[in-house]
Amino acid sequence: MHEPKSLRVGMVGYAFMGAAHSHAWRTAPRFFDLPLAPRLTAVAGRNPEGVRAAAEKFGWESAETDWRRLIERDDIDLVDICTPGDTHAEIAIAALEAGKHVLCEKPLANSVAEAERMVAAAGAAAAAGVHAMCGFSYRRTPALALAKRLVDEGALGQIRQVRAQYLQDWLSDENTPLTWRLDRTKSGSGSLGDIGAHIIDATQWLTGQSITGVSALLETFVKERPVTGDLVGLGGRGGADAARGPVTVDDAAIFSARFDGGPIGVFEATRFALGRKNAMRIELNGSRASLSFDFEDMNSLSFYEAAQEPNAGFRRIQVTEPEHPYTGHWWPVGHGLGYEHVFTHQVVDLVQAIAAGVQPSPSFADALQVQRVLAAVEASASDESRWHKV
Ligand code: SOE
Repeated sequence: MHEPKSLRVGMVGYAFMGAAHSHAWRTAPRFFDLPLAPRLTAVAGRNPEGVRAAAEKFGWESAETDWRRLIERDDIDLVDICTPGDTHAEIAIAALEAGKHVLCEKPLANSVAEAERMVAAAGAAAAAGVHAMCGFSYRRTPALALAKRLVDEGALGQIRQVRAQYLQDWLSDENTPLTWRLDRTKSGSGSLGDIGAHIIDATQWLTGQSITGVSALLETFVKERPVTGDLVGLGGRGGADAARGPVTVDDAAIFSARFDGGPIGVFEATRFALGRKNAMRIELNGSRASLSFDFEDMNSLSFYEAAQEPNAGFRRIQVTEPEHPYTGHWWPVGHGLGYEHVFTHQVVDLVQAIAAGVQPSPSFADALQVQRVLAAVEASASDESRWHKV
């Protein structure tokens, strides 16, 4: 049997995203016929014991304690950046300039200026057949890919309103300790960039339109948290009497938006919505139909057509049919997929684009547009003049 050429991957970082990406690189060629064969060649991380344990656990052939080794090694074709946002620009630009493809986690960077430099490096590299993608993984949820198909087919008619929320609750406890996601110098922003970026990208992608303006409010409910040794993980529990340090990011972001093709939108991102665990929700209201999605019920899409009989209500489409996006490669109808599948689909689409020599989507330019929206939200929220007191 023809053995496709290897695509030798070097991953930087091995926490939550490193685990999800490792699973995706290993699983993609087992369920999809790929034109290139991903190889888990090296994982890089600063802690020697930690990165060696991660290589063992996630199946990487070698471990490096300095990401620059991945840039220097001639047995690495692609650098996969799974680190906090403050390192994305330096690593991505170095990798692209060394002729290595790049997959960079979201948000692309911690500022528009950094993102612009990354787009410039990606543009120069593309001319040499080297490609870059930003990991807005939710585009690869089958139900959202089906929603995109419906929008593109005109099934919704003219889209008038966009409603998007991303609700989590893992910071609701004021004694959940500080992590890098609460440190602006590492994460760039709080709920806004961490999870708000996902719904900004997804709604621009679904509608095919860009946000041109916003009016926003940011809030930090808990201004100090316990400092613990674990400044990387998603949380854990610090004691009420532990030393406390400042939270330097938003806990919740809400904003209204206008899209360039006419729709208006309402957005909400928070990690304090007690009881909501990973509720990434999108609703589009068009002239002919509406659709509604909630990642906490990720295998279904709700759809309402004006033309249907009056009391039919929203239909709940189980997105597990063979003809639905991605699902035919997995299980029989009704068996459903999980969070990790969107990362496998992301790898599939990236590998196929690289093999075909075309720009993977979302590009760094798409991710720069998201970065511009994040910056506009922060600018609006800090502009007292736009707030009318009651
Ligand atoms: C935040 O809690 C987070 O881990 C995001 O950083 C991820 O991008 C999202 O997929 C899950 O939630």
